[in-house]
Amino acid sequence: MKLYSLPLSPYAARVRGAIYAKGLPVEIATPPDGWRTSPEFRAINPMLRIPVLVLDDGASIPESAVIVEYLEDAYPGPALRPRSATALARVRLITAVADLYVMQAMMPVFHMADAATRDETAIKAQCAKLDTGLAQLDGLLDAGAYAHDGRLTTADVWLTPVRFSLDALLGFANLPTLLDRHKAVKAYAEVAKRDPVLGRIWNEMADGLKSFMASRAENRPAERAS
Ligand SMILES: N[C@@H](CCC(=O)N[C@@H](CS)C(=O)NCC(=O)O)C(=O)O
Repeated sequence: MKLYSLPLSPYAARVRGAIYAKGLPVEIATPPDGWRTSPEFRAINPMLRIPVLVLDDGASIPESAVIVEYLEDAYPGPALRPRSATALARVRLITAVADLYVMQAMMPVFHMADAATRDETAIKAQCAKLDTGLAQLDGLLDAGAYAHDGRLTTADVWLTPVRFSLDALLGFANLPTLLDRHKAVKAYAEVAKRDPVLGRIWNEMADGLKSFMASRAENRPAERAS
């Protein structure tokens, strides 16, 4: 199997987390140059997004959540999903809240903060939405613990890239107090860094962020000089 992946992509990091946790022999590949417009890549992933998993028979599976569920179904050990329906619903709820109300509220703030002229009113309104999502996620987590039952689950391989991206946003958009009232979300960074699998994807994202910031500075010399 081959995973088209980018180090800083939270969606790709989620899939790498499941692959590392299961110890699967998957080639982690950078997408080919021009992938956003290439017919060959469109044939692999019509959504033109990263990640996408290519199976040994040539079939491909896009969408990080779908890939993680596929890996869990196809390679059940070690299990990243609890067995009981109630526990599984909880793991899926945490995963969904982190996606729908945190990640999806956070992404526009990155773009707004990166605009040539910052619209502070729009940023404040988007941060208020993000703050609501963070409060909802915070209510589902125990400070200093994995998402569920003291062990790694599919929720954690998603929470880790989400939490890393929040750290990146604090610096990138200059929002140092964003997590102050969300104690469990804030403390999750330590859970992620302590776990070997989660720590690995955290460090890969950190390396990806360093490269992204370096190439951004090269492409924006005026900003670098200021
Ligand atoms: N819902 C998708 C989102 C994937 C996604 O948006 N990936 C980004 C990279 S982080 C992407 O490929 N964006 C298109 C682009 O950069 O042109 C998933 O969970 O896999």
